[in-house]
Amino acid sequence: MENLTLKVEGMTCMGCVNNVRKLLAPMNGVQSVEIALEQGKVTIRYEPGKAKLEDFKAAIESAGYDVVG
Ligand SMILES: [Cu+2]
Repeated sequence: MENLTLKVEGMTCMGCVNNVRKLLAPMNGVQSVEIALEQGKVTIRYEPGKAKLEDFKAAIESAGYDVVG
């Protein structure tokens, strides 16, 4: 398992947090998703080889949020 922390812009409330969590949590290889709203940090614990950064970014951006780091 590996941890990846992304900086995401555009999340403004717990509804946004839940949107992002619901997108990422069911993805293949994802074990857990932690989101810190105030810092805009999304930490994903996942199995490398089953999931990758590009997929996480695409999912987050498809919901209208920006991955900035
Ligand atoms: Cu919101």
